[in-house]
Amino acid sequence: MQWKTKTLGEFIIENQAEFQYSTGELSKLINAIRLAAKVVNHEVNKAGLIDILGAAGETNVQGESQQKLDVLANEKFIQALENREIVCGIASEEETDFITVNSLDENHQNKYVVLIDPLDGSSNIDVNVSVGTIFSIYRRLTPSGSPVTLEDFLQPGINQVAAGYIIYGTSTMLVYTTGHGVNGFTLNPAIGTFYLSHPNMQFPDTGRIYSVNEGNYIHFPQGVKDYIKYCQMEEGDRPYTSRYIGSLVSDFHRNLIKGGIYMYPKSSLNSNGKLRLLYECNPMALLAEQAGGKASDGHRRILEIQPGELHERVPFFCGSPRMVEKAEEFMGRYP
Ligand code: AHM
Ligand code: MG
Repeated sequence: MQWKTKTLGEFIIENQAEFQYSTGELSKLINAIRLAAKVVNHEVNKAGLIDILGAAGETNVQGESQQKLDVLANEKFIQALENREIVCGIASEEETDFITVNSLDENHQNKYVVLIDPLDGSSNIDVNVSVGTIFSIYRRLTPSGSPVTLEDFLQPGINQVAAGYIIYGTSTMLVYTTGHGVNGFTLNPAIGTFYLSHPNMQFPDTGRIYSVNEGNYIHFPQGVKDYIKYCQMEEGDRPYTSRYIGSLVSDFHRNLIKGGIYMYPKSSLNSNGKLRLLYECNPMALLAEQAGGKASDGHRRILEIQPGELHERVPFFCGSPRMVEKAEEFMGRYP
């Protein structure tokens, strides 16, 4: 067996200079996320043994019932990001408004805003199926030292300086990009260290997996219905195989490795689909593009959409480039 020897800590230091604003702050920020990931991983692994499964009794701004682990992961990530003199604001799926991080230093120069989905795939928590954390990082637009504003969060995805996810699966992985490709690190739980296990991850150009909640089929737009039928048709390398976990991070991760397309279209029930632009679609879209894949709302590149609000939703088609293009072609037939 060949051991993976490069740790995430070493990788961060080695690649710090690649980052255009290289002052070490972004590295500190990734380190803070690494720490929170380990804490949440520890909690997720205990689920079932201690009283952290089930509903917390509250609903979030999206009207969804919060799970105890959602709330706990939210707390842990916010704690890890605050008080490090780097982050000036945090937005989370679990918080109605963004959080202003007050610095102890009144002349603080904290430049970054972080948007997170602390525990994505909540419906899978209670049943021991993989869940994940998604994060997205921007430089603030308003001057350092002034209070952070909504404008700092409502930036198009193209402005992201880093993005990534943690997958709490059969093993725990942290996958991230700072705009120079995508690298994946696997946690050795015995010693609590992430090792570079998946360097320079690339979406296969095409694949044979389509991932969509087909229970919603009758509510999908005609272009999506036609594309699903195309996936199922016996011709060339088709029919494709259908794989849907219902955890965006896990479905994306599998498709990144094997080749495939993930879809959460709009429907007659949800006019903009379900997924949130700022802390679900944008970070996944940056990762996808950095890995040679594509991400679209069916007609437009996700990363170019100008957000209008913090918890905005958007239809999402993401994965192997040829497959996303094909899906767009079908949707283009019904403008
Ligand atoms: P969540 O943030 O409340 O967990 O919702 C997002 C999740 C995604 O991870 C997943 O792909 C999707 O919702 C599944 O939704 P559905 O059950 O409607 O198929
Ligand atoms: Mg989510």
